[in-house]
Amino acid sequence: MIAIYPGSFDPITLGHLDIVERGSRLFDQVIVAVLKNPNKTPLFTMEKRLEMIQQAIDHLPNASVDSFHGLTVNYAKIRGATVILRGLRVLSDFEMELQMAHTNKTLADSIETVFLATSNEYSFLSSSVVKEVARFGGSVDHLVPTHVALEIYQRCSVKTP
Ligand code: COD
Repeated sequence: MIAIYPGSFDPITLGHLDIVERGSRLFDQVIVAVLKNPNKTPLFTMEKRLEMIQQAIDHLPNASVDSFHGLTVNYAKIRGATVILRGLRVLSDFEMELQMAHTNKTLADSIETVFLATSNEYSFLSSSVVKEVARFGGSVDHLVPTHVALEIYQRCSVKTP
């Protein structure tokens, strides 16, 4: 069974990586799918996000990364995926995630959304939190993979703490 794990991943965090690792134990293949969203100005270019994700998932033989545009369900169909994998952190995630899952179900009945509960230690963690901490000069070493932390320090022009 093939699962896609769609998102912005700007940048990938240890919380995201935890979902990919656990998903890769449940599904034959997990494709991390990065949305090309013309309405958002990301911190990292698509190329850089793909590169950082690839390096983070290098140890997982059945995980890969790709970009897509348009509807997630259409991309899932193109890749032969029958599952959309998502992570749930806190109650506030639930409303939006449920709405997204229901919308996707109306668009493609054959594709199921599967939620994995966040691991306890990452329940507070998001890409936005990482960017905020880095912008104010804090350490993000415990929040993202090492190579991602170095990119963030460079991008945010902050010295490695
Ligand atoms: N622990 C566990 N899970 C986490 C953590 C963590 N610490 N951090 C993030 N996650 C989960 C998120 O809950 C989410 O499930 C996933 O990881 C990705 O997170 P983000 O923030 O990188 O990505 P999103 O939520 O911005 O991605 C939104 C999509 C791109 C998937 C969505 O906008 C989309 O599908 N767009 C395409 C258009 C479409 O198909 N629309 C119809 C559906 S409404």
